[in-house]
Amino acid sequence: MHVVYSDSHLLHTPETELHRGEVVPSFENPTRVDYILQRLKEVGFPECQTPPECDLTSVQQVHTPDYLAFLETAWAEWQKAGLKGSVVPGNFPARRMSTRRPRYIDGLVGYYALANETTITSGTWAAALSACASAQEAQRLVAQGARSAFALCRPPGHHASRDQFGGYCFLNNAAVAAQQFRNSGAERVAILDIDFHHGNGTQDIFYERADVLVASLHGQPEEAFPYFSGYADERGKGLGLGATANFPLPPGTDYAAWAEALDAALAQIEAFGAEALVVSLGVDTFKEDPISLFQLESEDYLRCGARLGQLKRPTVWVMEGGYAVDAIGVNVVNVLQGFEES
Ligand code: Q9C
Ligand code: ZN
Repeated sequence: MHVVYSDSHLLHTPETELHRGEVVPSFENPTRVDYILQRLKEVGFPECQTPPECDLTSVQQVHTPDYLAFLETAWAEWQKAGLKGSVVPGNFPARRMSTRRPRYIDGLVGYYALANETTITSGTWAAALSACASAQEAQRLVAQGARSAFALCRPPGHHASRDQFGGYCFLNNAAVAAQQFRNSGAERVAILDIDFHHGNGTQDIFYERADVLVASLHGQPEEAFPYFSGYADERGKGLGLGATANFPLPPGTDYAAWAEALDAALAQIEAFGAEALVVSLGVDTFKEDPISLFQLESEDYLRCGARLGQLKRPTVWVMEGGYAVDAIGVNVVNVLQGFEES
């Protein structure tokens, strides 16, 4: 398995986040990557490959021009306005309010945000581009014939919609990889999202498209972030009706129940006839995860990887969440090893 990684993720340096009434150290931080790199080395995965620069073509196919321009300039605009700290959204268009775009950056940030835990720092745009570049390169390697490749992306991507950031995500790395598969000739592509949280951004991007199936297993919205998407009756729209599949699961879900939903998702992917698979790989389903509600154990990730291997599709793995940093290396690499050995 190829591993693609850029150390430019270090340019994204969120320090704190507002979490349930408290300002705490950011759960999404650079140490996550260190633990994964260390474990990959320990078990003898090949050296990481550094991606070439991000190719904006596929990025522009999944995000709007105004959103991309906002991300690129938000930090500078914040400085120019004389604001302190990092760019943090705090004001949102709530029910029945106007959805017109404010001019002042403090308002504009809320227009482009879905939640307030995610901060933009001086290097966030460069870091987001580098994560996306890793996903793109992993896709190229697989399109050229590799069975699989792992994009060790940070910041993650699956909460980023066509035109909103949040949930630690800015550019939707998995969506970009899937779009690149389409651009390189695949007729049908599937994205399987196994992060604990609903992949609302990925769902949004492909909601009305029939060419990319988006299947997500996640904590049910009644209790779990992002709270306002991921219900089972969200199934796509127009041409895309039936090409979105959601498997919301209750707090306390263990591997047995989770794997049943996984089987159902994989059956849909088979029936869809996907030529390539992109996996949004989050390991925040782990029982010790500090912000999530499932009960998966480290060994379960081996089984999960093996099960995905049975699908026998060219597979791009894109790193998403996982915040129990002591275990993140073992858990992520278990998935990849389970797949390799299947
Ligand atoms: N607004 C990923 O796993 N929690 N993102 C916010 C306060 C956000 C998780 C709680 C969790 C985002 C990629
Ligand atoms: Zn997550």
